[in-house]
Amino acid sequence: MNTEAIFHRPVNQFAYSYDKDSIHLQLQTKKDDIKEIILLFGDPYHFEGDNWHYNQSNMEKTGSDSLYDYWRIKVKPDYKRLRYGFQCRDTKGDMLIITERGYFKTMPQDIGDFFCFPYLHEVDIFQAPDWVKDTVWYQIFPDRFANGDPSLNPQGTLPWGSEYPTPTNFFGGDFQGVINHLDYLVELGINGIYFTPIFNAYSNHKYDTIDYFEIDPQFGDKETFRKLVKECHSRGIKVMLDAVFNHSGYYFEPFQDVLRNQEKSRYIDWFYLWEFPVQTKGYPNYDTFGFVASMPKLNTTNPETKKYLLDVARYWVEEFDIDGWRLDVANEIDHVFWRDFRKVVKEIKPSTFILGEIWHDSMKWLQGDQFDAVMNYPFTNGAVEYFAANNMNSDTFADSITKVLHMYPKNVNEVAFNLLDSHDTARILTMADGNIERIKLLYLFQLSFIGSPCIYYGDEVGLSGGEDPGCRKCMEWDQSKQDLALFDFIKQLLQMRKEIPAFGNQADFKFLKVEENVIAYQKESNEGKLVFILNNSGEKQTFELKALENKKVKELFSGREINFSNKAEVHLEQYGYRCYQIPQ
Ligand code: ARE
Repeated sequence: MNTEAIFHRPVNQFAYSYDKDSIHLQLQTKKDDIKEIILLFGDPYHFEGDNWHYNQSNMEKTGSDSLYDYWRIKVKPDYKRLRYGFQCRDTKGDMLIITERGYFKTMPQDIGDFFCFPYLHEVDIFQAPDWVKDTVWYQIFPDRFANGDPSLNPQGTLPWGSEYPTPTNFFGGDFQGVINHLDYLVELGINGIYFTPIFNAYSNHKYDTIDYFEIDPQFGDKETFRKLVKECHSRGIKVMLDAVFNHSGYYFEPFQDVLRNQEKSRYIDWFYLWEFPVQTKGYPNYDTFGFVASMPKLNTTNPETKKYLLDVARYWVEEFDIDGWRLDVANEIDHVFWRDFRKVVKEIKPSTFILGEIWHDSMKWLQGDQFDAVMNYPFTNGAVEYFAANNMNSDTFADSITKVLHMYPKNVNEVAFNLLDSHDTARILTMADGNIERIKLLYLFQLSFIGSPCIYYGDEVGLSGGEDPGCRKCMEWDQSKQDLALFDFIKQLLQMRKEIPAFGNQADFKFLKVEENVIAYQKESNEGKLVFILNNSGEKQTFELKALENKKVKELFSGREINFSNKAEVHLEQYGYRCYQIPQ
């Protein structure tokens, strides 16, 4: 038995309270080494004479990657307390009991040897707002979505879509433009909008804030924003704003005061200034976002700065009833600030969604005391590389998704923000070299996966564009230039996700079979099971799948009833896909 590969620790995705009654446990072992794991578990105070009373239950292998098998189990302790150990049997028949104090060939006599989940407190459960699980997000870069009020156009605004986007040009997108197209979003099946920054700022992207309490005049005023939120809410659409608290812009008054008064400024503790005079030309002599002199880093540990930013967070929730905050460069701000941020925001409106922009492992921010979710770029990387860019083989793709599903607790995965691209990346159609068939497979995977999917504006009608700023083209509103077939396909998928529980979040995901060009996965909920088969190649493929043998199924896209024989063969055209509904 490869004991050095066996890992469990009673924390994070390995041991957590999933809901008020149940605890989920996870263990990882060397791939193909262990044949069976029985969980030995019981209440730490339940003895019969000198013998600890414990139960046994088989763990399920919920996935494998190139190195590990992953095992999970759900336990409902009668008295919310738990001691447990793992009885592992390997493929050679050897058995070991894995405990916190080492490995035993026979049952340990000291209960203190076992792992401990001391007590399941409801208040400790990771709890994102319930509505997020049913949300399909749409990301809008406000200057590029729709120009509804040309009277607001900033100086030099270009005719809509007349030029390629640059870091400095403007096209006049505004709130009225969004309001005018909300029914388009409802038609698609969207019920959440994530706006990149809308507060008064210098650039066209607004990540260089001038005033956190004012709407940028090119988008409209507070009354128009209030109307926008109201119009969204009346259509069942949630509104999430972008909080840029890691840094301000160059023209942010406190920073201007520093430049005017230098060491005499009353704001010197609002930033991380190294020396005086503060130099903004050339290499900045103060902390910034990514060495960008016009983005001085804010000192969120300074009480006055912290109060100011928490007042911003409170203001837009309290006064405009927004539903969520997306937190820019979230991992470069201290955890103390985020814990207080969550308290402030949730105290005003407990259902507010808190989404961190972190491109990497974010377990430290997902303990339930800071963020509700992060932008799930680990998911994005695998899905886009495999389906769009065709730069990944099926095994590597299955490994990456298996890792994503096992790097966080299940209740975190259910509200993950599963984007395919954004204003910071090239667009998926460009990454797919214009291959719409690949894009359709990518959307089928994203919209049938666990978590909240996000569609970046324009992708749904085939907008292309390279890395920033290329990915920020004006939205295409001329229907003759829109890919309406793609729009309809995504709309169909979103309807299936809404109508069939196994299609969406309330279902477990598992790969069934992974071949060179074809992958099969299943989604299983209490109401039923779906089997998906995707041909990620430009050639016809024949694919056998045991899970379909002797099954009478309905194929969702064709509506056809199929009786599979004891040899279930599926014939797929290039980039073909099937979704079979398996009766309970
Ligand atoms: C633009 C150009 C840059 C250029 C800069 C010069 O894109 O190439 O150097 O201008 O001024 C905003 C604007 C950008 C602008 C940037 C700087 O939208 O257009 O850049 O300001 O002025 C990392 C961070 C992540 C960050 C990305 C960009 O971790 O938080 O870099 N994303 C947020 C926003 C951006 C925004 C900012 C931060 C600044 O979403 O839109 O940029 O407020 C790997 C790394 C990640 C890295 C990622 C992307 O995955 O691991 O950490 O993200 O690549 O680079």
